[in-house]
Amino acid sequence: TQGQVITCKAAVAYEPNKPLVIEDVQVAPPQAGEVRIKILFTALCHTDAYTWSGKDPEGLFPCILGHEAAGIVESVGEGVTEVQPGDHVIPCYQAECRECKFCKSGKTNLCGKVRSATGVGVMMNDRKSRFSVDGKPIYHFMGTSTFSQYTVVHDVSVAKIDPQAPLDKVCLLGCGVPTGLGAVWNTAKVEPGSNVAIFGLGTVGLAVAEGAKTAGATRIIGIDIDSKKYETAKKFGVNEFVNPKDHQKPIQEVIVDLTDGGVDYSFECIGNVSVMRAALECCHKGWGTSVIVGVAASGQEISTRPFQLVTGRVWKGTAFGGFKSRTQVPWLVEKYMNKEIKVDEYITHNMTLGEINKAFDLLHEGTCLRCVLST
Ligand code: NAD
Ligand code: AHE
Ligand code: ZN
Repeated sequence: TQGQVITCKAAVAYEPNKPLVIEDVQVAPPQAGEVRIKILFTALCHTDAYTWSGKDPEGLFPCILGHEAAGIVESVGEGVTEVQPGDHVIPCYQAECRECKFCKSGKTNLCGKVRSATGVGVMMNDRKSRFSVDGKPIYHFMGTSTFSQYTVVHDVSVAKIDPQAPLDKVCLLGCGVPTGLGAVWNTAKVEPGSNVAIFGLGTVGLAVAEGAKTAGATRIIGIDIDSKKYETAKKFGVNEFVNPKDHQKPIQEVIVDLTDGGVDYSFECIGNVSVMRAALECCHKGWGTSVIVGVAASGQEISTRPFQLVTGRVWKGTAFGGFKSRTQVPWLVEKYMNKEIKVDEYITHNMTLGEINKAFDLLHEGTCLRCVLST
């Protein structure tokens, strides 16, 4: 198949919110600096649902969504040296070129090399898509487009992993789990003995809990409007639970009262701007730090009294938990293989690519954390 167009199945999003269509898609061979991957497993993340909803200002249609996956390199374009056909890989929506201003800064995991192309659904080389249906181009998504049996990505967006790692599990290390762990370890840098509040106990919030537990946090307070979330959350390290619906007072006041003036760290893992405000305002005066992890829709803005920051609270955000993707995803895979981090526990459902619309329905039900699709 090397050098040839591959025809395979992919789930195409033609329009916002309209069911995805399983199509025969043509996938062009990788050009210079590109890698074609046979995707074996892909999970669904709420960010896919967000873009599909039409609320993402970067959302383009028709496109192939998906960004939490694992597969095997099928072929590589000219000049690609770090991976070869047969390598087991995880596509990374956050690239790492190790050469750009961002990568060299040492201050961020964001990479500037291909971002201008991945934001508009094309590849860097020729600003075109490698996907088409009957000659009509289909946009890429987040530089990954994993809801397809084959995809083409930039070489700076591929993490080569241990070939022994089970791809049906480690696909989760492409997004949600690292995001939560890294928000704690890299962005907040939670110290032992800290009090932590986590707003939203989906996969990302639970991974924050796991990260906080391993960082030695003492009180790990989970906040969710769905009380059923507490049972599962306990297994990930949450040791107190608050449902905002059980209280008359604003949730930030409830947390401040519970914690003698506020928490050391809070994390917003929902994507709701009024909860982001509450998460900041439940932080302790003088030092409390709040990390925004949730993605809010186009047009949404955050607000608070500047006095909150004047008096020492810190507002931050994180993308992919601050992890350097190509360098650290293989390290996270090793941590999983050594049983130092959970992954299996986040997988509540398994289905096939053909059942993707059903899988998206599930995502909106409280019982689903991650649903892994075999392609
Ligand atoms: P999820 O939908 O599984 O979890 C959200 C949880 O929040 C649910 O348990 C829900 O009951 C709860 N919730 C909803 N409204 C609430 C409210 N007002 N108060 C308290 N709890 C509330 O989502 P997820 O997959 O865990 O993702 C969470 C967010 O993180 C999404 O916005 C996603 O797009 C974003 N995300 C960001 C990054 C990043 O790099 N920054 C990476 C992955 C995901
Ligand atoms: N296009 C969206 C941005 C969405 C967003 O913030 N994405 C996160 C990853 S979410 C993964 O589930 C991210 O990494 N952002 C940094 C980046 O470079 O995109 C919008 O709302 O505009
Ligand atoms: Zn995601």
